[in-house]
Amino acid sequence: MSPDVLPIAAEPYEFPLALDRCALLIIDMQRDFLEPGGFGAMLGNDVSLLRRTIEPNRQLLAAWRASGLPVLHTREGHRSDLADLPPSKKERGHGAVSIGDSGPMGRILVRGEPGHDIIGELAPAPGEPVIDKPGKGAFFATDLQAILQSRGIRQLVVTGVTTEVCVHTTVREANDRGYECLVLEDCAGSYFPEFHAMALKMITAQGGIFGWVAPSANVIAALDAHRDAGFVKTKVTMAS
Ligand code: C5J
Repeated sequence: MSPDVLPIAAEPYEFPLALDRCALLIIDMQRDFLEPGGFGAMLGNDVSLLRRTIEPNRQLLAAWRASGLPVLHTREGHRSDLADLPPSKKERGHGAVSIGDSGPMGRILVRGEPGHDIIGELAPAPGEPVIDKPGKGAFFATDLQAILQSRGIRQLVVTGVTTEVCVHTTVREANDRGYECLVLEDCAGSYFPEFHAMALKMITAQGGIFGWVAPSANVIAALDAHRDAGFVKTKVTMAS
């Protein structure tokens, strides 16, 4: 294995992390999903199940940035006129509140509102692209693929929320576009622990039908050791 390909212990087998063509993709770590008073909580979900992913993501992000590797963030949300919100998505669930309604953190899942923002602990750094997506998958109706292609990125280390919805949809989209995806189990979360566990199993089943799964400690340890051996990638700044 080349010195700039790090073997990461993973399921269903070792993931060859290629430092010249990998990126970290953090999905929807937004206040509306993670904070008390946000959309997720208003729907009756226990946000602590998602909040336990914050610290692992923070540590991963620190190691990833220290190695000079590219980071991209996504946010699920809609235009303030809701023109990109399909009526089916607005109406589904018949809940007391829905996307576009006013809540304690502004209009729910609307771009520019406080609840739509990424949580402070994982705030994007200057130069890290933020992909605003109207759907569950990060490739649908966004410029994500153009950004990845222009940077020569072929591998995605994927984290965020929720495991079985936006993380899974994005991994499936990426898989069909030829990207290799490694999902970090402790950095992804769901309001439904059983869905989280099963979604991860679906990724690694059948010899890794959608990709690989590993704990973040395996990636952090590999990056730390590589930096200790003198590696830091010359930072490529990506316009957001
Ligand atoms: C959901 C997401 N669960 N980011 N969005 O509606 O997974």
